[in-house]
Amino acid sequence: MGKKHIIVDPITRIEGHLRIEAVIDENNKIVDAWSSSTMFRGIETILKGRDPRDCGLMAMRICGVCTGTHYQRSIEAVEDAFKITIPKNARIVRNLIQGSLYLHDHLVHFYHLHALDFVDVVAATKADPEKTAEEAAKWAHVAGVEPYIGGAGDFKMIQDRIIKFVKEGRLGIFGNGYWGNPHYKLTPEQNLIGVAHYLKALDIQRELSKMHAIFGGKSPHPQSIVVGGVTCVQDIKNPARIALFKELLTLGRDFVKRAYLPDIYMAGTMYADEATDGNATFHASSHKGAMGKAVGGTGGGILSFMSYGDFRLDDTGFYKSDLLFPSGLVLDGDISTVHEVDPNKISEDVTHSWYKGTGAPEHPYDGTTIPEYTGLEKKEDGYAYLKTDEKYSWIKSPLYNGKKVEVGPLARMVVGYVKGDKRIKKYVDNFLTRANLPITVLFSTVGRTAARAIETELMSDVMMEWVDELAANAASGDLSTWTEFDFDKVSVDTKGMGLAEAPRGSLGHWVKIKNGKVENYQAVVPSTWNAGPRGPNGEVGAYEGAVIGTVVADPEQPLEIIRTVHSFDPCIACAVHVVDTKGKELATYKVDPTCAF
Ligand code: NFE
Ligand code: MG
Repeated sequence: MGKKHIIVDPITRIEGHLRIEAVIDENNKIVDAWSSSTMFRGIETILKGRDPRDCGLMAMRICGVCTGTHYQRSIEAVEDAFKITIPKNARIVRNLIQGSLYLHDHLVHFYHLHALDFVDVVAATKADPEKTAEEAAKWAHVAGVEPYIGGAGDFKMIQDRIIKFVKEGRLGIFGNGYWGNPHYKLTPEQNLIGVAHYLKALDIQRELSKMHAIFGGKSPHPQSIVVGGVTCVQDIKNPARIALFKELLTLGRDFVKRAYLPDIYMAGTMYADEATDGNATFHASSHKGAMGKAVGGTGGGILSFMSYGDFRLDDTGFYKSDLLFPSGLVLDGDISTVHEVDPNKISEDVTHSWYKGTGAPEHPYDGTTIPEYTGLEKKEDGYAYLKTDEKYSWIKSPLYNGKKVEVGPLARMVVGYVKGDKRIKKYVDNFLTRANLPITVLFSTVGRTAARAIETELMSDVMMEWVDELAANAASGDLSTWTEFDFDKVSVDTKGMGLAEAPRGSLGHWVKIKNGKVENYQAVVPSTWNAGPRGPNGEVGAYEGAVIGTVVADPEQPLEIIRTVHSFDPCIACAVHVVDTKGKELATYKVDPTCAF
């Protein structure tokens, strides 16, 4: 048997349209992989010529998931251009809006988009409910808490529902899974715990979304952030609104600590063999000239991480404050050094993307967005394949100093840890000690998923401090929420950037302003960094690198590819965001469903 080319298109349980092509060898090991966005849409171009104060409201339409993040980054780019510092209340409220988004996003991602890559729903029908309750208690105790669902009767009720679905062949939301695949590693009891928490998380996420709307005005697409501050002064003044926020946060935090974290301990332990199989070292050493020092496992990927940093903890200034998530880069698996982020070293390349480009990677201030679709190639077998030596994605290829880097919760935890951040170190060390796992497990698919959970716990705790800080500040009589500015005076020919973190990783918005209007606008978003295609010299992207080296149990059921790609929490709407100003058709892309297999 020779090599086999497999296509997974569309990847489901993500936002947007993503295709992965992979080549597997005779041992079912993936030896090459390509990540392609098959959708084309957009925002950046319509911002040209607009009033800079309006950018945020339009920029947040880049996505329907991390809406408030684009909104805030866009407004921060304009504030950076106008040199405006926001008041303390505005800083805390923005942190609370973003924090709510992190909690909602991470919880929905783990349970509703990713968990079924680890949890075999149908196998849960074989569980013993009594033993399930014991098992739930066991993992909760590892996390130092009591289980969220503790009674055998509750598990039995949920199991009966699944048995009924399976018997009637009506799996509904659980239909079309790769149930029974040998790379599912949980016991029937553990699978039942996963399904039970999946269902409960549907209720909890609704409450977290309400929390996002308290200071944001609505969710998704909040509307209370403006250039200079926030508008929700009535909510800040009203102790009942602050109390409601705290009540919902308490409810969400309880679920994070008593269900999400225990489930991560359980999955981390059951999949620990993959997390430590040494697969990631291969990728680090495959980087041109660099020998990786971090040893990781399947899905570890390119082992270069970046965080712009985010969540200002004081009022010193936008790029000066102490940050909850520090900024920095950890490169080529060298976990002894953190490099400072220099925004001048960020660029986007289009060698392998369906855009024209100007011949060299472009800095976002001068970035262009000119589509040039060159299509797929139909081969003798009748299927259309990506032209992987040429252009093969609607996502651009972002580079830091010419290198591909991974962004996201794992990057934030690694950068913070290596930088010696006390809070991050405490949460990461606590997790590893309780799980009795080495730090190297983090450099893997399951490690990426664990890093997101660690970050969620940290966020749920720190938000309790922030909400009290806001209440105390308001009680002291400080109700200022906006810094006044004279638009005509500040809106000279200028430029600014909003570089911070979104749930999925480093997010930057760059705006150039001329004669009081937007002259150029570019956003480089987390999923662009992670899902982007190869760089100009063949440097693999984060998804691509993470998928390479993975062994699939059954090429007809590419569970492992999906699991690894899901661990990044793809959002392809965010990653591709261009549109023609007049709504004119820029390119036609026909999806041929026969190519999907
Ligand atoms: Ni569309 Fe997003 C996040 C941003 S993209 S979800 O988080 O920014 O990766
Ligand atoms: Mg962009």
